[in-house]
Amino acid sequence: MSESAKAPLPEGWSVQRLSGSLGAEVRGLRLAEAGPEQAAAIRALLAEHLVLFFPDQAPTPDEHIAFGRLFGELESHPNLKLGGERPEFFELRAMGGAGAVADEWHSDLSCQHEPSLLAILHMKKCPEVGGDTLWSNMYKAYAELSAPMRALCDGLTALHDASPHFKPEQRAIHPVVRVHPETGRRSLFVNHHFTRRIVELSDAESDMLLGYLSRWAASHRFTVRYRWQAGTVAMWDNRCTQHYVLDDFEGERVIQRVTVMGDQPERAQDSPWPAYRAAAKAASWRDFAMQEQLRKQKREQANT
Ligand SMILES: O=C(O)CCC(=O)C(=O)O
Repeated sequence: MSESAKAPLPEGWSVQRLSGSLGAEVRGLRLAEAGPEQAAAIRALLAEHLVLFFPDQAPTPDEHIAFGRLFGELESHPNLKLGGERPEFFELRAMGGAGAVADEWHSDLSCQHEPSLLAILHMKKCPEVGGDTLWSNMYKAYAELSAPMRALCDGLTALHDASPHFKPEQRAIHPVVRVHPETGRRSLFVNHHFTRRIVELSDAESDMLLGYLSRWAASHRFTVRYRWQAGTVAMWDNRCTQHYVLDDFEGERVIQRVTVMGDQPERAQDSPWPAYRAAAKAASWRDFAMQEQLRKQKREQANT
């Protein structure tokens, strides 16, 4: 968003940027009391900063859910245990050195046909030391690739799956570069955790390019690193960021989260290349998974 297009900040709010690439702390409002007007201002800030932090909030689960619903329909998480009677709310507890911590770069649920749109996370219990979270700006990661690399990536698609969650059958094919439906900007959309295979390349080529893009996406200068306090709420746009939790903490770390349902990623351009077809004996297991997914998509398209 350009300087001149910035919406005026509601009275009493203050915004402090946290890095040159993304992230801002917002103070002066109570999320539990927010309505559509505040949600519109938050949306505008999110489009500008991609991840927002609201210290000193400590919402109850119902306040957290109500705040999330201001931004769209909430989804339950297919790979995590949920909070009983509130299927759209989940809590994740980890003890330093043991327990589930998302210490691989990822954008949420890119293994789904419609990956999550945004996540709202409440740091319920914060370890005294460690357990920071990092986010990376995927607009910037795309924009700073060389022109030939951008042109190549624009025409590629990739297979994502949930094999880290022991659900390899949960998979989807997405463009490697997606266009944000609100800002119209292009961002890189592959991540280390969920992305398995570039459809148009051989397995070896895909491995090399995905390895490179995953390292590139995590370049320090695209990132912000946040040191939590209990009661802080963070909110990020999953369509143009990735995140990573540092598994270096001691003691307990408890987060609560709701997630706004996403949409199908829009491609920057149609792929000028067909899916890679390996000679049967040279095909890797990733070729088979990819070909099965392509056949499934074809059947689904034929039935719509
Ligand atoms: O615990 C965090 O800071 C982030 C958790 C995470 O990666 C997620 O909710 O997707």
